[in-house]
Amino acid sequence: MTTIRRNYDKKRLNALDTAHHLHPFTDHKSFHAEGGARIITSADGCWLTDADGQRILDGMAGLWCVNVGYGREELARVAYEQMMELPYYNAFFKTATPPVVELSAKLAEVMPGNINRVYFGNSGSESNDTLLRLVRWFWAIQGKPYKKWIIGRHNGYHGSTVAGVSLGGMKAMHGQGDLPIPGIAHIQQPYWYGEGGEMSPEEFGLAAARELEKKILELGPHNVAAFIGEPIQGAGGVVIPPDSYWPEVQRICRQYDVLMACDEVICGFGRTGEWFGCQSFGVEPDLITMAKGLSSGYQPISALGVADRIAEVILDKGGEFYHGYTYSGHPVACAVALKNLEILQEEKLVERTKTVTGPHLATALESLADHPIVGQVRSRGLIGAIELVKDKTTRTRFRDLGKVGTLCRDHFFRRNAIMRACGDTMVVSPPLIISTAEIDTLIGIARECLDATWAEVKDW
Ligand code: PXG
Repeated sequence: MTTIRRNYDKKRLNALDTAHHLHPFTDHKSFHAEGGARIITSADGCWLTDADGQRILDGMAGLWCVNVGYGREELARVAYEQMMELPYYNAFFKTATPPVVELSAKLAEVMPGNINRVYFGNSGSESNDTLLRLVRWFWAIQGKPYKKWIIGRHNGYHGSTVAGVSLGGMKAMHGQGDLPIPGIAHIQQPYWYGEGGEMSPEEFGLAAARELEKKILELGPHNVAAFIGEPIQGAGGVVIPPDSYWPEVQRICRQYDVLMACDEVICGFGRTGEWFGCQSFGVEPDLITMAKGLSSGYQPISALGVADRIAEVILDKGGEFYHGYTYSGHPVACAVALKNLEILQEEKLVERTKTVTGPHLATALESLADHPIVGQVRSRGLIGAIELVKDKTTRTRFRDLGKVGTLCRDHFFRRNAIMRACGDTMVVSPPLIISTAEIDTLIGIARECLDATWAEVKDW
């Protein structure tokens, strides 16, 4: 493997970064006061290197996306070759390029059986925008323009564009920019640990799903276009629904003729131990959005998978859908994504997640369950969470939700490892190539971080 390592002047980069770069999801005032960004300069496997030469174990696969790990020469080579042959051409106006065709066919092979067609975009947010427009248009071309409500969940995450924020249920995001847009409603999330009370997980799963039925009846079934949910909520704190939840959601959607959409941006491409998260819960959505693991983050690319039932209506009645991005089906991104899917298949990374590394992570996380500030650990495949609480018997939270999570996250940083804090829930989502020894290293560091956090917050 050829790894390019340059010497960087960290001071200079930090000064320029502070002067000119507005970071995503960042409070710049406190961030600048703390000395600015950690500059990541290279990476290999599950390990990052920063400008100080520190090696950091990446328990988050970047931002839940580098499924095949860093430093894949074959992906770089494919990008180079495609750029030399044809760096760009669009898929508008009756044209295509070989990579977009090949990737569409490969996706049809790996997507759930009833989904065989894709629209491409450049980010998960964009594909959720496509989804919103498509489902409303789908009903409109069948003479039902009023069937346009879309139901999401509180604390769901579907991106940062206007449609993404609106479909999502992040209160703080809604507060900025007058969102959600009209015609979007939200129901309870299937978060048993936080909201299940005295119910068993299975009872709570059914109850949370039936909130969908209530909302559909409240809005009028003839007015409701679709339901959208992440099979497992990622940014919301790795909320793994009870197994009773998704089948009941599917039953309700079918009963009221509401399309069921799964946002597979995090769960897709092996994360849960199946190709798609919906398969982990035994349901067949009408629409899936994909990004992140589609290219393992090596290129920005996303897709919306459309079930035959929808495609047939579009092909028959649709006419032109006035929608598309300059880079929809970008040949370089498609070539890289295609190679990435081949790697997932050839190295059997999905199966390995299900049978080897996923169970290993579950056992390792379980070893932390006895810790005084750990309320619950949970995982599915290679996505997991550790809930930090003040009192584990009563599930009482610490004051100022998020403060303890941030403290714990900073302890990971100091120990050269990355786990993300969602509120006071520590989440983990490593590259799928992680070894069992690396999982043990990460969880060993987690125990040290929990101890260090506990020492700081004992009196809170
Ligand atoms: N859906 C889901 C389920 C996601 O997790 C998006 C859509 C939007 O994708 P793009 O490519 O537009 O970012 C996401 C993105 C976090 C974090 O802090 C998570 C995401 C993005 C940024 C931060 O956990 N997920």
